[in-house]
Amino acid sequence: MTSNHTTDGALGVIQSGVATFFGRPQAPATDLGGALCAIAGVPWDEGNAGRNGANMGPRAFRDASSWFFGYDAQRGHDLWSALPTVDAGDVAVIPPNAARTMESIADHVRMIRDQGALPFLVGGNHSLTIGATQGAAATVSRMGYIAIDAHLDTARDVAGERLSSGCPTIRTAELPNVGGANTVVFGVHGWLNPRDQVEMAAELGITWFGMDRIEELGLERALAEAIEIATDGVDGLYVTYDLDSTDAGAFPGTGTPEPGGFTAREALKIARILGQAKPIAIDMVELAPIYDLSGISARLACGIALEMLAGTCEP
Ligand SMILES: [Mn+2]
Repeated sequence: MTSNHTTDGALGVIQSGVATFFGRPQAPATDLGGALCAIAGVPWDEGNAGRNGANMGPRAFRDASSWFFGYDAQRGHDLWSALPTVDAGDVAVIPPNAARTMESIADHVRMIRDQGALPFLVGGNHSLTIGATQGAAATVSRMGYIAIDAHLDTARDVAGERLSSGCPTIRTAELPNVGGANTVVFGVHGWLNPRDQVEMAAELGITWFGMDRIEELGLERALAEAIEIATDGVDGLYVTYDLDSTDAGAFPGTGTPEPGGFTAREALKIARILGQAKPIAIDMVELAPIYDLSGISARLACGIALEMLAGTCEP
């Protein structure tokens, strides 16, 4: 397998061949060829409770990410040497059928985990997490869950639909080997968190950190507490990074932009710390490139992904 990126050539070409995630070689999910991380797209727009467009997220992310090197100059760290990573393509989605799509996503995550690699999913709207946590939870005895999100996502259903982008937190907490006690949402703010979802979170014993609380404690202390709760007594941590937790000014390219979110700098810091917690599976959702002609949202998403992956390589 060869990478599309090279800095060896006289031209230092980083744009050649087919655009893949971070220019990594392609490999089918069925045979990763020994890679330790598999990035896959989930071009999924259905079940969305907000504005549409996240199905174009994986393509935009591939394009933007193909411009980045895997070298961290500040730490002298070569990410792709430490974490051989492949582009495993896009997970099969079936737009008319959310249930079958969730099964497909769950199968993908299990398949990657069974090969001893880290699944990293690029969405797609947040409902894809419902399938992904199902697949990941099946590979451990007890799983913790941390969501970086402006929204609780604890809606019992959205107009009767249980596989919606308003439901990933509750569907995951309902998994028998997850439960509310190890479920944490971090970064909640804005006026799209209705009373019934707050009450549901309390009923299920889900912990959430609002922005005011995070500010009060300080970002690093609050996140350390959040990770401690999510990982207490578990043998695997699932991380879902909803990009709408980022301030709308820094991240306009999303279906539900919320002013007052994390700054780009804070987002990168959160990502690094989450990576250090050694998750068993990661997803990054709600990049909807149509709302951001500048492409800066996709580029920030790339930075967040790189920080998370680099964090997993730290001792
Ligand atoms: Mn969400």
